[in-house]
Amino acid sequence: MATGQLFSRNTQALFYNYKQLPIQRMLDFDFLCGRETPSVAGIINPGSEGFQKLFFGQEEIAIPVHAAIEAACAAHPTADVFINFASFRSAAASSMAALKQPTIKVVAIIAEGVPESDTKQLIAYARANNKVIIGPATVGGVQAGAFKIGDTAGTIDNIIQCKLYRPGSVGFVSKSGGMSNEMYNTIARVTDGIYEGIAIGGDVFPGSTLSDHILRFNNIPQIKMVVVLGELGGRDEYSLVEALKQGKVTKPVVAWVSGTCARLFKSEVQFGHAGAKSGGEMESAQAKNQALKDAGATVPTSFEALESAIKETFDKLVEEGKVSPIKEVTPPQIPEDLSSAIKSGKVRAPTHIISTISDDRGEEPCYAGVPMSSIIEQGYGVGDVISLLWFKRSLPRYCTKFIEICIMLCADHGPCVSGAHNTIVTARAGKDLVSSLVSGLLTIGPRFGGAIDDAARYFKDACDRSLTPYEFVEGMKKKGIRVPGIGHRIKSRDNRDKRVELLQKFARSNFPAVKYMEYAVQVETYTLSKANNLVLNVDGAIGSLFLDLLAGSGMFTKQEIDEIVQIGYLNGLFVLARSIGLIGHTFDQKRLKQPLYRHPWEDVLYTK
Ligand code: Q5B
Repeated sequence: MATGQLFSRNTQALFYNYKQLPIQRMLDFDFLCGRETPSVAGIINPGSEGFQKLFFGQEEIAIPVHAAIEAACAAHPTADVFINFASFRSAAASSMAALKQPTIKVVAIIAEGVPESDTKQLIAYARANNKVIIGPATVGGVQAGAFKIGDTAGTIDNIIQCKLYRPGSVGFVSKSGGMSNEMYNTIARVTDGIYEGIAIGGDVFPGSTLSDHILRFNNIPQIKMVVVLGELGGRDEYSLVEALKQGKVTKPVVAWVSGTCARLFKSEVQFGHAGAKSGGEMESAQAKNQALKDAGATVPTSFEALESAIKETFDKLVEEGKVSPIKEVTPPQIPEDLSSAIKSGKVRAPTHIISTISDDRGEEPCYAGVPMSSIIEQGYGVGDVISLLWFKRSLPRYCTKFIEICIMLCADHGPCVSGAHNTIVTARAGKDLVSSLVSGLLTIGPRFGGAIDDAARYFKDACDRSLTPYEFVEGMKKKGIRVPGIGHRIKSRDNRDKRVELLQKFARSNFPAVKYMEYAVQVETYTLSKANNLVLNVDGAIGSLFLDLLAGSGMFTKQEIDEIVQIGYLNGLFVLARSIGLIGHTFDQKRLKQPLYRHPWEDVLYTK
């Protein structure tokens, strides 16, 4: 590998798999460094295309999203870094696809657990084609003041503290990503800071090695010294030993191989990384530290002494005039995200929505304050759920039972009613479930199923004002309004609606009082004297009985009852119930593979 710079202030990357946070962190880093172009040119989110909104400083920018690697590379030919956030299952295939793109020079593989045989194939391909792999199992790397991969260096506060927004003179390479954060801090404290830092990843076979990067650092004039953090296991550090012995590394190297404590364990130990396990003596941290020291690297006696070793080496370079003083810059302030500012109590912002019936933020959803586990474990029924979500309270069992009866009775009334007819025609036109359902639901209104609220309104008003049925019905006639809840296309005095009888029977034996229902029956007696089909229909029965439920349950104030009637909750019962039947009709038509419906000519009166 051993050429020089991998990145610059103009480097752009393609980011594989949409991960909002690391991309935003890259863009925040860009802004901090005063980059003019965002370092993420495009996102590859397999299977989806479009744009993703992210912040560049205070402004929002739209980053193109591509469905495939090839398309992204074609659209962004100057983006030469591929940052792969694929899972360990798909990281190898997507990395190979990226390596095969002529525009891609560097591939960073974040996933841990990529099969070693796959990694070996990637390494062989990259070597043969002069490309660089960083990882797998890496956090990535950073060129201070220029370009950063994904989550490298952590939070913006840490990046500022480590002065990574401007270049220093130290090249750093480490196996561990977590420890590299620690080291960026240490290096910033005792030197003029990082020029470039790379975490090669903790796998047994890293895509690029410690010495690959150190030899590269040796060719970068801005890098004046190198800090290496190795770890026990594997033999990677020995290629650095060889390079030092052969004089290929001419810059001062401060190195520490961690894992010296492994000898305190009686048996073989494996630390956090796949490659970090104590093997033979050569792979021990002690042996590697000694070999590095013998080859000319500065190796402290412990990790704690690493900081002062780095300081001494840097101070010597300054004394020798090999490091020119860095012009300090003040990085711009990155606007804080509203969500985190709210969380920390720094700002307050008005909400745009108010909701009082349910809450999904805790461990389990709550309906009107009742946790889902109570709803299930205490045997709540659909009526109870409706009473919680619609009326925001637990109603007595006879009330919720009544609600359930309404739902069951109104679930369907055959294929010939308006709603079912529309649903059937729509399903036969090849439309989907939701379209078929809503085309049926949209017929619910003042004539069909949607007369419950008006029935409740008019019956309540008339009953509360003690109007006689005659006064009420004739008053409505004068206004040209049909009494809601009265009349039916097929039900009549001699063909009573069984549903109405069942509702009345239940209410008579369970409700404390049925004043409004009795009033509706008196109205029916009067309307039946006019025409046989002017029966109290299912809408009228539910409307009047719900008034009795609201008034008799003791669960609602007078004001609440007026509000429920005025807002119009009760058509909801028919809408909810009939959805069950309309869904059934949709499935029925699809199951029967019914063709497109066309109404017969004979059934239409064509006239001028
Ligand atoms: N007349 C339901 O009418 C229907 C009158 C009336 C005073 C009335 C009609 C109506 C109020 C709305 C209502 C819910 C349109 C019905 C439902 C669900 C369903 C459906 C299913 C299911 C039927 C003939 C004469 C005229 C009218 C007079 C009629 N209704 N007078 N108050 N309410 N009701 N809807 O049969 O003198 O000749 O001019 O609007 O409650 O939707 O199964 O199908 O589960 O799916 O078409 O049960 O009653 O009668 O319009 O020919 O009128 O009666 O003024 O008098 P019809 P029309 P006149 S339950």
